[in-house]
Amino acid sequence: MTAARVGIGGPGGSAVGSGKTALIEAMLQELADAGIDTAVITNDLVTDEDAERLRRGGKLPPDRVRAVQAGACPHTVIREDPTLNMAAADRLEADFPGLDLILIESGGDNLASTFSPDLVDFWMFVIDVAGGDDIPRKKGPGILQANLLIINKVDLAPHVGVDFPKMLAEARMVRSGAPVLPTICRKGDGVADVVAHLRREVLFK
Ligand SMILES: Nc1nc2c(ncn2[C@@H]2O[C@H](COP(=O)(O)OP(=O)(O)O)[C@@H](O)[C@H]2O)c(=O)[nH]1
Ligand SMILES: [Mg+2]
Repeated sequence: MTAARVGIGGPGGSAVGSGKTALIEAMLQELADAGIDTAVITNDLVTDEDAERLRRGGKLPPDRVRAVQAGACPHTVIREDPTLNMAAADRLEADFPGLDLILIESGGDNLASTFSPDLVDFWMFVIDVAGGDDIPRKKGPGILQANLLIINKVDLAPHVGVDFPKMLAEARMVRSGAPVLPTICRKGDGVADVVAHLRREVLFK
């Protein structure tokens, strides 16, 4: 048995992120409650900031959170040359026999970052409402190709003048019906649906 490898990409890096780490934080409790044995790999540019934050959160033993330093090209380590991440995932599987799931957060810096199929079995792309409701119309590869698109920070819609139902409908349209789920990761809203989706489509448990 090998663990399912699930990528989580989306805007972040130097700008305010769309909520990838917040999604992982919110998912960890749901996954633990469901008895799904989980570990996480983060890809920060030059620090271990996301890994440190997840360790401090205390939802996983610290050694189940590993950091890969992505350097100047965060997309390279998840797409063109994902060997560092593959090695980190292999090590986690060796260290924790029976592991069900490895979540891999990209240090994504733009809308174009995608995951190599050599690295992951499934990947999600996280955008947020504050990024503007024209994002689905921009049709970046992340938005179009991800197995699951997540639109986070739905709570901000009234504050940034976004018509959220319209944004959601457009996202579903540009993805030709491929799944799109809304979340408010900071409060945990919608996260149970994300976990249910992963259990059904990826974990089969
Ligand atoms: N209002 C709001 N803020 C959020 C939500 N999720 C995350 N954030 C905030 O957005 C910022 C970036 O989140 P983070 O998880 O670090 O993004 P990442 O760079 O994609 O990993 C942080 O200040 C979070 O507190 C949400 O659902 N609503
Ligand atoms: Mg992050």
